[in-house]
Amino acid sequence: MKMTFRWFGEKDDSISLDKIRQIPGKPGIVSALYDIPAGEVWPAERIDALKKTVEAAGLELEVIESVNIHDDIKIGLPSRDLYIGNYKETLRNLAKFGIKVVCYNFMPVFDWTRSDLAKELPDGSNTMSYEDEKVQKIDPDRIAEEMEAGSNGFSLPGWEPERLKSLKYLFEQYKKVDENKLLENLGYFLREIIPVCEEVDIKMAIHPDDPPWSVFGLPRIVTSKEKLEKIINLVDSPYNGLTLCSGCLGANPDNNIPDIVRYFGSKGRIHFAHVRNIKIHSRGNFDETSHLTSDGSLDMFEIMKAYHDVGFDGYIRPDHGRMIWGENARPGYGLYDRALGIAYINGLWEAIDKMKKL
Ligand code: CS2
Ligand code: MN
Repeated sequence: MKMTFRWFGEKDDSISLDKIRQIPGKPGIVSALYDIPAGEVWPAERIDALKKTVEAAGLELEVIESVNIHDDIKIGLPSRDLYIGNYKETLRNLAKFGIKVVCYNFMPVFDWTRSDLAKELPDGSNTMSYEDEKVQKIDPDRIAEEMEAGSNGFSLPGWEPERLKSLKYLFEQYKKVDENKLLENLGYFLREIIPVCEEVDIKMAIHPDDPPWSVFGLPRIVTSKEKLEKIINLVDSPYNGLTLCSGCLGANPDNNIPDIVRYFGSKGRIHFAHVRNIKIHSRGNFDETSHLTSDGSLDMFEIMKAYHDVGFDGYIRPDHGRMIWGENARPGYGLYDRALGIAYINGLWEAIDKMKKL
Protein backbone atom coordinates (compact mmCIF):
# COMPACT_ATOMS: atom_id res chain seq x y z
CA MET A 1 0.00 0.00 0.00
CA LYS A 2 1.08 3.57 -0.60
CA MET A 3 0.26 5.90 2.29
CA THR A 4 -1.08 9.36 1.49
CA PHE A 5 -2.47 12.42 3.24
CA ARG A 6 -5.12 14.83 1.96
CA TRP A 7 -4.01 18.44 1.56
CA PHE A 8 -6.12 21.41 0.48
CA GLY A 9 -3.42 23.57 -1.05
CA GLU A 10 -1.30 26.47 0.14
CA LYS A 11 -4.13 28.96 0.42
CA ASP A 12 -6.75 26.83 2.10
CA ASP A 13 -5.09 24.42 4.49
CA SER A 14 -3.91 25.07 8.04
CA ILE A 15 -1.29 22.35 7.60
CA SER A 16 1.89 22.99 5.66
CA LEU A 17 3.64 20.47 3.44
CA ASP A 18 6.69 20.78 5.71
CA LYS A 19 4.65 19.36 8.55
CA ILE A 20 3.17 16.56 6.45
CA ARG A 21 6.70 15.57 5.41
CA GLN A 22 7.52 14.80 9.06
CA ILE A 23 4.70 12.28 9.49
CA PRO A 24 6.33 8.84 9.89
CA GLY A 25 6.79 7.20 6.49
CA LYS A 26 6.46 10.53 4.60
CA PRO A 27 3.04 10.05 2.98
CA GLY A 28 2.26 11.12 -0.56
CA ILE A 29 -0.14 14.00 -1.15
CA VAL A 30 -3.76 13.78 -2.24
CA SER A 31 -5.05 17.11 -3.48
CA ALA A 32 -7.15 18.93 -6.07
CA LEU A 33 -7.77 22.31 -7.67
CA TYR A 34 -10.56 23.02 -5.25
CA ASP A 35 -11.54 26.37 -6.71
CA ILE A 36 -12.43 25.08 -10.16
CA PRO A 37 -16.19 24.59 -10.44
CA ALA A 38 -17.50 21.15 -11.40
CA GLY A 39 -17.75 20.83 -15.17
CA GLU A 40 -14.83 23.08 -16.10
CA VAL A 41 -11.53 21.95 -17.58
CA TRP A 42 -8.57 21.94 -15.20
CA PRO A 43 -5.88 23.97 -16.96
CA ALA A 44 -2.54 22.18 -17.43
CA GLU A 45 -0.62 25.16 -15.98
CA ARG A 46 -2.56 25.00 -12.74
CA ILE A 47 -1.96 21.25 -12.37
CA ASP A 48 1.71 21.82 -13.16
CA ALA A 49 1.95 24.49 -10.45
CA LEU A 50 0.29 22.24 -7.85
CA LYS A 51 2.58 19.37 -8.72
CA LYS A 52 5.66 21.59 -8.50
CA THR A 53 4.63 22.96 -5.11
CA VAL A 54 4.21 19.44 -3.74
CA GLU A 55 7.46 18.21 -5.25
CA ALA A 56 9.39 21.24 -4.00
CA ALA A 57 8.51 20.04 -0.51
CA GLY A 58 9.98 16.63 -1.33
CA LEU A 59 6.60 14.92 -1.65
CA GLU A 60 4.68 13.13 -4.41
CA LEU A 61 1.33 13.91 -5.97
CA GLU A 62 -0.29 10.94 -7.73
CA VAL A 63 -3.88 11.01 -6.47
CA ILE A 64 -6.56 13.62 -7.06
CA GLU A 65 -9.57 13.89 -4.75
CA SER A 66 -11.81 14.86 -6.38
CA VAL A 67 -12.59 15.89 -9.90
CA ASN A 68 -16.24 16.64 -9.19
CA ILE A 69 -18.98 15.68 -11.62
CA HIS A 70 -21.39 18.30 -12.90
CA ASP A 71 -25.00 17.66 -11.84
CA ASP A 72 -26.14 17.74 -15.49
CA ILE A 73 -24.20 14.48 -15.97
CA LYS A 74 -25.91 12.90 -12.96
CA ILE A 75 -29.33 14.14 -14.07
CA GLY A 76 -28.67 13.09 -17.66
CA LEU A 77 -29.39 16.43 -19.38
CA PRO A 78 -28.33 16.96 -23.02
CA SER A 79 -25.66 19.40 -21.78
CA ARG A 80 -23.88 16.45 -20.16
CA ASP A 81 -21.90 15.78 -23.33
CA LEU A 82 -20.19 19.14 -23.04
CA TYR A 83 -19.25 18.47 -19.41
CA ILE A 84 -18.10 14.94 -20.19
CA GLY A 85 -15.89 16.37 -22.94
CA ASN A 86 -14.40 18.75 -20.39
CA TYR A 87 -13.87 15.88 -17.96
CA LYS A 88 -11.91 13.98 -20.60
CA GLU A 89 -9.74 17.00 -21.22
CA THR A 90 -9.09 17.33 -17.50
CA LEU A 91 -8.06 13.66 -17.36
CA ARG A 92 -5.66 14.15 -20.25
CA ASN A 93 -4.17 17.19 -18.53
CA LEU A 94 -3.79 15.32 -15.23
CA ALA A 95 -2.07 12.42 -16.99
CA LYS A 96 0.60 14.78 -18.32
CA PHE A 97 1.69 15.35 -14.73
CA GLY A 98 1.81 11.75 -13.59
CA ILE A 99 -1.57 11.50 -11.86
CA LYS A 100 -2.49 7.82 -11.43
CA VAL A 101 -5.84 7.83 -9.60
CA VAL A 102 -8.83 10.18 -9.70
CA CYS A 103 -11.36 9.90 -6.88
CA TYR A 104 -14.89 11.17 -7.55
CA ASN A 105 -18.39 10.73 -6.22
CA PHE A 106 -21.81 10.49 -7.81
CA MET A 107 -23.97 11.97 -5.06
CA PRO A 108 -26.78 14.23 -6.29
CA VAL A 109 -26.47 17.91 -5.26
CA PHE A 110 -24.65 17.44 -1.95
CA ASP A 111 -21.44 15.70 -1.02
CA TRP A 112 -21.16 14.32 2.55
CA THR A 113 -23.63 15.48 5.18
CA ARG A 114 -23.36 15.86 8.96
CA SER A 115 -25.66 17.25 11.65
CA ASP A 116 -22.79 18.55 13.78
CA LEU A 117 -19.29 19.47 12.61
CA ALA A 118 -17.85 19.87 16.09
CA LYS A 119 -19.62 17.68 18.62
CA GLU A 120 -17.78 17.66 21.92
CA LEU A 121 -16.76 14.21 23.12
CA PRO A 122 -16.27 13.31 26.82
CA ASP A 123 -12.47 13.67 26.47
CA GLY A 124 -12.84 17.29 25.31
CA SER A 125 -12.04 16.61 21.65
CA ASN A 126 -14.47 17.57 18.87
CA THR A 127 -15.76 15.43 16.09
CA MET A 128 -18.21 15.32 13.21
CA SER A 129 -21.46 13.63 14.01
CA TYR A 130 -24.53 12.46 12.11
CA GLU A 131 -28.06 12.15 13.46
CA ASP A 132 -30.48 11.12 10.78
CA GLU A 133 -33.55 12.69 12.31
CA LYS A 134 -31.82 16.04 12.65
CA VAL A 135 -30.43 15.98 9.11
CA GLN A 136 -33.65 14.92 7.42
CA LYS A 137 -35.43 17.79 9.18
CA ILE A 138 -33.07 20.48 7.88
CA ASP A 139 -34.49 22.52 5.04
CA PRO A 140 -32.14 21.54 2.17
CA ASP A 141 -32.05 25.19 1.15
CA ARG A 142 -30.45 26.00 4.47
CA ILE A 143 -28.03 23.14 4.84
CA ALA A 144 -25.28 24.94 2.95
CA GLU A 145 -25.47 27.82 5.44
CA GLU A 146 -25.47 25.45 8.40
CA MET A 147 -22.43 23.60 7.12
CA GLU A 148 -20.60 26.85 6.47
CA ALA A 149 -21.40 28.16 9.94
CA GLY A 150 -19.63 25.19 11.51
CA SER A 151 -16.61 25.06 9.23
CA ASN A 152 -14.13 27.14 11.27
CA GLY A 153 -13.84 29.53 8.32
CA PHE A 154 -12.45 26.87 5.96
CA SER A 155 -14.18 25.91 2.74
CA LEU A 156 -15.57 22.38 2.94
CA PRO A 157 -14.76 19.87 0.21
CA GLY A 158 -17.88 19.18 -1.82
CA TRP A 159 -19.66 22.25 -0.45
CA GLU A 160 -18.25 24.80 -2.85
CA PRO A 161 -20.67 27.77 -2.99
CA GLU A 162 -20.74 27.61 -6.80
CA ARG A 163 -22.45 24.23 -6.77
CA LEU A 164 -25.07 25.27 -4.29
CA LYS A 165 -26.37 28.38 -5.96
CA SER A 166 -29.33 26.84 -7.68
CA LEU A 167 -30.60 24.34 -5.15
CA LYS A 168 -34.30 24.74 -5.95
CA TYR A 169 -33.69 24.21 -9.65
CA LEU A 170 -31.56 21.14 -8.94
CA PHE A 171 -34.11 19.55 -6.64
CA GLU A 172 -36.73 20.06 -9.33
CA GLN A 173 -34.52 18.36 -11.93
CA TYR A 174 -33.81 15.39 -9.68
CA LYS A 175 -37.53 14.63 -9.36
CA LYS A 176 -37.17 12.75 -12.65
CA VAL A 177 -34.12 10.79 -11.50
CA ASP A 178 -34.62 7.61 -9.49
CA GLU A 179 -31.88 5.16 -8.52
CA ASN A 180 -32.10 3.26 -11.81
CA LYS A 181 -31.85 6.43 -13.83
CA LEU A 182 -28.89 7.65 -11.76
CA LEU A 183 -27.09 4.34 -12.30
CA GLU A 184 -27.85 4.55 -16.01
CA ASN A 185 -26.39 8.06 -16.10
CA LEU A 186 -23.28 6.86 -14.28
CA GLY A 187 -22.98 4.12 -16.92
CA TYR A 188 -23.23 6.69 -19.70
CA PHE A 189 -20.48 8.76 -18.08
CA LEU A 190 -18.19 5.77 -17.50
CA ARG A 191 -18.61 4.38 -21.02
CA GLU A 192 -17.45 7.75 -22.31
CA ILE A 193 -14.48 8.34 -20.02
CA ILE A 194 -13.02 4.88 -19.29
CA PRO A 195 -11.51 4.51 -22.80
CA VAL A 196 -9.67 7.79 -22.18
CA CYS A 197 -8.53 6.52 -18.77
CA GLU A 198 -7.19 3.36 -20.38
CA GLU A 199 -5.33 5.41 -22.94
CA VAL A 200 -3.72 7.83 -20.44
CA ASP A 201 -3.39 5.33 -17.56
CA ILE A 202 -5.53 7.03 -14.92
CA LYS A 203 -7.69 4.85 -12.70
CA MET A 204 -11.11 6.14 -11.71
CA ALA A 205 -12.14 5.47 -8.11
CA ILE A 206 -15.73 6.22 -7.12
CA HIS A 207 -16.25 7.26 -3.49
CA PRO A 208 -19.24 5.84 -1.58
CA ASP A 209 -22.15 8.04 -0.62
CA ASP A 210 -21.84 9.57 2.81
CA PRO A 211 -23.99 8.55 4.62
CA PRO A 212 -24.83 5.44 2.58
CA TRP A 213 -28.56 6.08 2.39
CA SER A 214 -30.86 8.65 0.83
CA VAL A 215 -30.97 12.14 2.34
CA PHE A 216 -33.57 14.79 1.45
CA GLY A 217 -35.32 12.31 -0.83
CA LEU A 218 -32.44 12.35 -3.34
CA PRO A 219 -31.41 9.03 -4.92
CA ARG A 220 -28.14 7.39 -3.86
CA ILE A 221 -26.46 4.44 -5.54
CA VAL A 222 -23.01 3.96 -3.99
CA THR A 223 -24.13 2.45 -0.72
CA SER A 224 -23.51 -1.31 -0.45
CA LYS A 225 -21.60 -4.31 -1.83
CA GLU A 226 -24.44 -5.10 -4.26
CA LYS A 227 -24.51 -1.54 -5.56
CA LEU A 228 -20.73 -1.41 -5.91
CA GLU A 229 -20.89 -4.62 -7.91
CA LYS A 230 -23.40 -3.03 -10.29
CA ILE A 231 -21.09 -0.05 -10.71
CA ILE A 232 -17.95 -2.00 -11.53
CA ASN A 233 -19.99 -4.04 -14.01
CA LEU A 234 -21.15 -0.93 -15.85
CA VAL A 235 -17.80 -0.97 -17.63
CA ASP A 236 -15.70 -4.06 -17.12
CA SER A 237 -12.27 -2.50 -16.96
CA PRO A 238 -9.75 -2.22 -14.11
CA TYR A 239 -9.83 1.53 -14.77
CA ASN A 240 -13.41 1.59 -13.49
CA GLY A 241 -12.67 1.15 -9.79
CA LEU A 242 -13.43 2.17 -6.25
CA THR A 243 -12.39 4.42 -3.41
CA LEU A 244 -13.29 2.12 -0.53
CA CYS A 245 -14.19 4.42 2.36
CA SER A 246 -14.63 2.35 5.54
CA GLY A 247 -16.26 5.11 7.56
CA CYS A 248 -18.84 5.89 4.87
CA LEU A 249 -19.97 2.38 4.04
CA GLY A 250 -19.51 1.28 7.65
CA ALA A 251 -22.17 3.74 8.86
CA ASN A 252 -24.66 1.11 7.74
CA PRO A 253 -24.05 -1.91 10.00
CA ASP A 254 -25.30 -4.22 7.22
CA ASN A 255 -22.12 -3.43 5.28
CA ASN A 256 -19.36 -5.84 6.25
CA ILE A 257 -16.23 -3.84 5.40
CA PRO A 258 -13.58 -6.61 5.58
CA ASP A 259 -15.78 -8.74 3.30
CA ILE A 260 -16.24 -5.85 0.84
CA VAL A 261 -12.48 -5.18 0.85
CA ARG A 262 -11.72 -8.84 0.15
CA TYR A 263 -14.31 -9.08 -2.59
CA PHE A 264 -13.37 -6.01 -4.62
CA GLY A 265 -9.71 -6.06 -3.59
CA SER A 266 -9.23 -9.54 -5.04
CA LYS A 267 -10.77 -8.31 -8.30
CA GLY A 268 -8.17 -5.51 -8.37
CA ARG A 269 -10.86 -2.85 -8.31
CA ILE A 270 -9.88 -0.91 -5.17
CA HIS A 271 -7.50 1.85 -6.18
CA PHE A 272 -7.81 4.09 -3.15
CA ALA A 273 -8.56 3.13 0.45
CA HIS A 274 -10.02 5.63 2.92
CA VAL A 275 -9.59 4.30 6.42
CA ARG A 276 -11.65 5.79 9.21
CA ASN A 277 -13.57 4.53 12.21
CA ILE A 278 -17.01 5.58 13.45
CA LYS A 279 -19.10 4.80 16.50
CA ILE A 280 -22.64 3.80 15.63
CA HIS A 281 -24.99 4.71 18.49
CA SER A 282 -28.13 3.40 16.81
CA ARG A 283 -29.18 2.92 13.20
CA GLY A 284 -28.68 6.22 11.38
CA ASN A 285 -26.74 7.86 14.21
CA PHE A 286 -22.98 7.90 14.49
CA ASP A 287 -19.93 9.91 15.54
CA GLU A 288 -16.57 9.88 13.82
CA THR A 289 -13.92 8.55 16.21
CA SER A 290 -10.18 8.09 16.37
CA HIS A 291 -8.95 5.32 14.08
CA LEU A 292 -8.44 2.88 16.97
CA THR A 293 -10.66 -0.22 16.86
CA SER A 294 -11.71 0.04 20.50
CA ASP A 295 -12.87 3.65 20.06
CA GLY A 296 -15.38 2.85 17.32
CA SER A 297 -17.65 0.22 15.80
CA LEU A 298 -15.34 -0.99 13.01
CA ASP A 299 -12.58 -3.56 13.47
CA MET A 300 -9.58 -1.86 11.94
CA PHE A 301 -7.36 -4.92 12.34
CA GLU A 302 -9.80 -7.01 10.29
CA ILE A 303 -10.05 -4.27 7.68
CA MET A 304 -6.27 -3.92 7.33
CA LYS A 305 -5.85 -7.69 7.33
CA ALA A 306 -8.33 -7.93 4.46
CA TYR A 307 -6.28 -5.37 2.49
CA HIS A 308 -3.10 -7.29 3.27
CA ASP A 309 -4.60 -10.67 2.34
CA VAL A 310 -5.63 -9.45 -1.11
CA GLY A 311 -2.17 -7.97 -1.70
CA PHE A 312 -3.45 -4.40 -1.82
CA ASP A 313 -0.85 -2.16 -3.46
CA GLY A 314 -2.99 0.91 -4.13
CA TYR A 315 -3.11 4.28 -2.38
CA ILE A 316 -4.48 4.57 1.13
CA ARG A 317 -5.12 7.45 3.48
CA PRO A 318 -6.47 8.07 6.94
CA ASP A 319 -9.83 9.72 6.41
CA HIS A 320 -11.38 12.24 8.76
CA GLY A 321 -9.93 12.74 12.21
CA ARG A 322 -11.21 14.45 15.35
CA MET A 323 -10.03 17.89 16.39
CA ILE A 324 -7.65 17.28 19.29
CA TRP A 325 -5.04 19.14 21.33
CA GLY A 326 -6.70 22.47 20.64
CA GLU A 327 -6.09 22.40 16.91
CA ASN A 328 -8.07 24.77 14.71
CA ALA A 329 -8.45 23.26 11.26
CA ARG A 330 -11.01 22.28 8.65
CA PRO A 331 -13.52 19.89 10.27
CA GLY A 332 -12.28 16.32 9.79
CA TYR A 333 -8.97 17.45 8.37
CA GLY A 334 -6.69 18.44 11.22
CA LEU A 335 -3.08 17.27 11.42
CA TYR A 336 -2.87 15.47 14.74
CA ASP A 337 -5.61 12.86 14.67
CA ARG A 338 -4.94 11.98 11.04
CA ALA A 339 -1.20 11.65 11.72
CA LEU A 340 -2.04 9.33 14.62
CA GLY A 341 -4.26 7.43 12.19
CA ILE A 342 -1.32 6.97 9.81
CA ALA A 343 0.93 5.71 12.60
CA TYR A 344 -1.75 3.24 13.64
CA ILE A 345 -2.52 1.98 10.12
CA ASN A 346 1.20 1.57 9.43
CA GLY A 347 1.60 -0.26 12.73
CA LEU A 348 -1.19 -2.68 11.92
CA TRP A 349 0.25 -3.27 8.46
CA GLU A 350 3.77 -3.98 9.69
CA ALA A 351 2.47 -6.36 12.35
CA ILE A 352 0.21 -8.24 9.92
CA ASP A 353 3.06 -8.44 7.40
CA LYS A 354 5.65 -9.76 9.84
CA MET A 355 3.28 -12.16 11.61
CA LYS A 356 2.64 -13.84 8.27
CA LYS A 357 6.35 -14.40 7.75
CA LEU A 358 7.00 -15.92 11.19
C1 CS2 B 1 -15.10 13.22 2.15
C2 CS2 B 1 -15.64 13.52 0.78
O1 CS2 B 1 -15.28 11.14 3.11
C3 CS2 B 1 -14.59 11.83 2.44
O2 CS2 B 1 -13.52 11.44 2.01
O3 CS2 B 1 -14.19 14.11 2.63
O4 CS2 B 1 -15.75 14.88 0.60
C4 CS2 B 1 -14.90 12.93 -0.40
O5 CS2 B 1 -13.69 13.57 -0.57
C5 CS2 B 1 -15.68 13.03 -1.69
O6 CS2 B 1 -16.97 12.53 -1.51
C6 CS2 B 1 -14.99 12.30 -2.82
O7 CS2 B 1 -15.49 12.72 -4.02
MN1 MN C 1 -13.81 9.01 2.48
